Amino acid sequence: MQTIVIGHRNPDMDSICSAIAYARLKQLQGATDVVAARAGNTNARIDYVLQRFGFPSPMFLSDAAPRVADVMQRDIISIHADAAVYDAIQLMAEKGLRGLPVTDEANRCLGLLSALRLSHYLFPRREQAASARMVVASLANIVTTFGGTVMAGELSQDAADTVLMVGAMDLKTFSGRVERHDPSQVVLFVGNREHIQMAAIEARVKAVVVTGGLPVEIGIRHEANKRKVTVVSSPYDTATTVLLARGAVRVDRLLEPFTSFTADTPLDLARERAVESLASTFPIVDADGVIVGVLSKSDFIKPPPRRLILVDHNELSQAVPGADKAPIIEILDHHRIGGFSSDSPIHFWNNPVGSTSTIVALCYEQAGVPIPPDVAGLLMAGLISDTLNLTSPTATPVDKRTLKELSRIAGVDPAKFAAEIFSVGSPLLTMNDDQVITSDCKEYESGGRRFSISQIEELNFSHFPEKQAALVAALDRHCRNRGLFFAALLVTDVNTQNSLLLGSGAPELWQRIDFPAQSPQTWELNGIVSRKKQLLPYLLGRLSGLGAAS
Ligand SMILES: [Mn+2]
Repeated sequence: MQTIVIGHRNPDMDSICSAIAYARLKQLQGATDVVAARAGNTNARIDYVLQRFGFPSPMFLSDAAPRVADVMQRDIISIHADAAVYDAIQLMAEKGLRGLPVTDEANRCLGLLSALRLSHYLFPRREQAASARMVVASLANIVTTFGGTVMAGELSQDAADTVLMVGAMDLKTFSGRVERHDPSQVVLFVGNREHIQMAAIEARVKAVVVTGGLPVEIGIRHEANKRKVTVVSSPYDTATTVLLARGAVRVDRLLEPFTSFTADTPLDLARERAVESLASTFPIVDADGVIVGVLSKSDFIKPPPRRLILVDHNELSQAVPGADKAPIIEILDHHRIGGFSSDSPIHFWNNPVGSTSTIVALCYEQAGVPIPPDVAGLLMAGLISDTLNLTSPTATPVDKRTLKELSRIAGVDPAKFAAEIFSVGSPLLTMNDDQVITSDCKEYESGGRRFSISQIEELNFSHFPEKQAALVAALDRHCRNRGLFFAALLVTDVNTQNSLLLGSGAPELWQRIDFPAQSPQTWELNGIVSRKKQLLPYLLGRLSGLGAAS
């Protein structure tokens, strides 16, 4: 089973770097199917760091919930629309199937042939039994099912309405029976009763099948050739031959309406619909109806295709969509605990240090695995980025010690590296207004209210005034579109360690802010650089003063 190490949505440097480094630790410990992933786009700074240490961007995972494609059977056993029911039954018996998708020339799914429908066809209700002698099949298919030999005339390949009739009566009765049908539709099964054989040929039936491997007289063959009536010899007795002949009907005569899914249908949804359906087989089709897989009810109980290790977050509202549908086996984080619960015991290490990258470095230490130099560089980037090179109040002595050790391994100077990281891609200069809001945006829930706090880091505020009005408008849009109680953007100057706070929504909240207002919807937060350690607790305090959500 695949294990995916993944950070939060709108990933920041710490999320990406800690995911890659932790996946690498698992691989170094011998795990074979562990990959790092990201739940959103990287930014210029992250790309710079990945490139500097030679790492590709982790794979993008848009949804962690299992899909039909994860469990469907890809080697499809299906049958062509013009095949005989006899062949379908043999195939189902051989493969142990209860249903068979029926396809056309282009491999599009036309319907489903089920074992139940087949048994109803072979053994109809007593009141409908008379219709059992009517089949739509070609003479060639009929003869093939019982392995007959042509004694006169030809085998038509065209499917046609056919009446299967047994010549068990006396001549007079037989003539009366034949007249009730169109003779060109009648296939007569008869033993060595030459007067019946001859009467049928004279009536110009479609074919006469002489059963029991009995010889066909030369005179009969001659007459049949003259009147263009096909005569066939069957090695089986009449009862067996007729039974087999009924298997010549084309499978598309027995099609049933079917429930199909596409490969990217969420497995939960497919399961709901499968439970309501009587079918046990579900074709998986693409946009053109071409069959790409098959789902059986037993596929729904296959073990989940992937499990997750969450890094740098523990709140499902921040996790990749569908994370609640996949087993979460580990969490490494340094944020508040956001109401996460699990069905079974998991490895959950929440450590209030400055970065998840710090925790991953400690994991290497604990496992006794030396940190490879390129990984040490990545972890430095996550640590420096989250702690503003140890200047944030979130930085601890553990971070300081870890950064020093990582610097030694990577051979990279932290101060120079920090300057490099923050000089790349100023968010205000390289992103449009909406991207500034969403690039590092976290959603929270408290007391029934949902809100978001975004953060960007700049080397100074010089580009802020020209963008301010547009950013407020983008924040208002974000707040409205996401249906949030409020939305906030923290613009942090990593040199001066000051921030500006932009706020949208909830006027009753913003009027309780006691930082100096720079302008409407903007406040000066001197000395505030940490979203989680300073701003979030502050805003949660203001929020609780508002009382319960209505
Ligand atoms: Mn972090």
